[in-house]
Amino acid sequence: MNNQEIARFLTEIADLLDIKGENPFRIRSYRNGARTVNNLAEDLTGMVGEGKNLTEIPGIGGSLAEKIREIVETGKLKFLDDLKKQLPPGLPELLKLQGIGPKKVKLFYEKAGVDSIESLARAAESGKLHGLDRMGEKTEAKILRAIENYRKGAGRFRIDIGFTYAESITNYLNTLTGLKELIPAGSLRRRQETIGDLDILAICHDPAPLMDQFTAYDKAEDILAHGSTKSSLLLKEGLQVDLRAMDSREFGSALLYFTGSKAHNIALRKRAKAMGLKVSEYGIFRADDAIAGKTEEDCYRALGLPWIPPELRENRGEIEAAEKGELPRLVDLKDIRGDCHMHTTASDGKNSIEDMARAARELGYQYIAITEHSQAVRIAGGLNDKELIRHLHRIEEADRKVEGIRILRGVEVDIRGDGTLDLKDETLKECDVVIAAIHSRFNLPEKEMTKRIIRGIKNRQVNILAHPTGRLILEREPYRVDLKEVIKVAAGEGVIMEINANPRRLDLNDIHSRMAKDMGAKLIINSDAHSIDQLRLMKYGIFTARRGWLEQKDVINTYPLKKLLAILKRT
Ligand code: DGT
Ligand code: CA
Ligand code: CA
Repeated sequence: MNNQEIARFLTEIADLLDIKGENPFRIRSYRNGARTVNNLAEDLTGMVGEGKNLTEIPGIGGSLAEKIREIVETGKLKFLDDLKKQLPPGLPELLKLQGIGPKKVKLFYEKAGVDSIESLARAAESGKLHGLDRMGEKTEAKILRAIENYRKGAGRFRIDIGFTYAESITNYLNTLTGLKELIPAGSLRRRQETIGDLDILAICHDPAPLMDQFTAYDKAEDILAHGSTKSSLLLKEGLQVDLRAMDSREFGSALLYFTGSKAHNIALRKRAKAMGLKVSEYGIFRADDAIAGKTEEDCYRALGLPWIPPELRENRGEIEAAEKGELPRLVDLKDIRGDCHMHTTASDGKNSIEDMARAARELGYQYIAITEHSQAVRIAGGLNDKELIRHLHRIEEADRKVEGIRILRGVEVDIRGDGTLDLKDETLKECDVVIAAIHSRFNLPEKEMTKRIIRGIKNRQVNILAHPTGRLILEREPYRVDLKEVIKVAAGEGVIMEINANPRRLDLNDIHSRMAKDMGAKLIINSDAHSIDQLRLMKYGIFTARRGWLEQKDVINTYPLKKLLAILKRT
């Protein structure tokens, strides 16, 4: 059990107490506890194992310590189970809807008898929420939209969650002898931002022990199937994992088939048919003869095509490009030379400037930019003009102190509601990198939002537009904005569009990244790290960039420092 999993128990307690309308101080102590646990550097499971006294951790009292110990030792918490029994089982799920917090859930439950997503949808449709807490048709429509979005995302998982599980399962299975190859295929291999399930393929001459080991995986909640060459598990969080074992002769065609996408497969099959061939997971056939199947390269070659990177396999023109020899040479994590968006303890980050710089140097970077929030983002400890100037001096000091990497002076300045910036131009002039972003008033009508952002980036001090749509994957819809207009202005003015690599954001997404490139804009992939560990999130941004057909030259943080600085100077 890792710290994040433990924190989730505490958050759930706080949510349920909140729905019940209990003492706010008690609720806050659980929320604070959850935050403390989440941010803790040391592993709690290890601490409990070593018999350490958890109350020595600032913010953890005796009752919280006891609960953490119970969670670590039993994987359960009786207090939480009892709490759940006191409320209808469908209530907590309502909290997953965008814009619905515990207070609203309590209100709906008590005043309209709502006890599940289904009953909330019925209540909103039939106008039963009218008049509750000044609610009208508009709020009801918003609730219905939130339900629709939730249902679309239900049963899907963010790619980082899929990745973590895929890694843990493949590490676990790789200890087996006789296993030749183990590759997660499907949407995970295509690096899609969310995945429905994991499809793992194995080359294995004796699949029985592999299937036995797989179905004994300790994070499985349920064994859905245990066959001789195929088995399926349901993990605790509801993610399904399929494992298929096969012979090496057909591994290439199976990998091609199970990587998908379905649309890519269908297009390939159509092409094969026109060539008098047949494609299946078992190989590529002319009449009954298998002419390819061992590797993906062989299969594509048999179809008259070069190998197509999995990230492009969406039937969005990749087969035509491959045929003409015009596939992009996709940008790679190895191309990245720096990271220009990160936070330190000066705003809402967890590490110092020096720590971030040293960690970035470990990753082989030549430069980073430190970019704290500005004053309007108060909950994130944003800096005002005076504080930023002082902080820029500290960045310079750190730059002198830490060898082998250049630390650029930056800021993430807030674009205010009216499109003006949250810091003075004179202050911004002192920075090497100015990122502009929106952190409030997400609900503006599209026209106004578009105008606001364009006004923001037209300020000549701005270099980069960060997380341009504000969406949070499976959590928050993008705000309404005419991105085409924004990108047009950015391309014209030399403002760089960010792909925020945090797997909750991936903003711009794949399609918008490709659109930005096609419209002549330059892009940058930034981690937006709030701790040294998060610098490693860069890879998720690379995934999105590759799905957006981006090449090294499209992404400015693949450039050496001098060239980067030249580009950041808006002329
Ligand atoms: P997901 O799991 O919803 O994120 O998406 P995928 O792409 O992993 O889809 P999944 O798990 O249903 O199936 C894995 C791959 O198997 C899929 O990418 C392509 C292939 N596949 C599945 N169903 C079909 C089908 O009906 N026709 C064809 N040609 N291929 C299919
Ligand atoms: Ca899948
Ligand atoms: Ca599947």
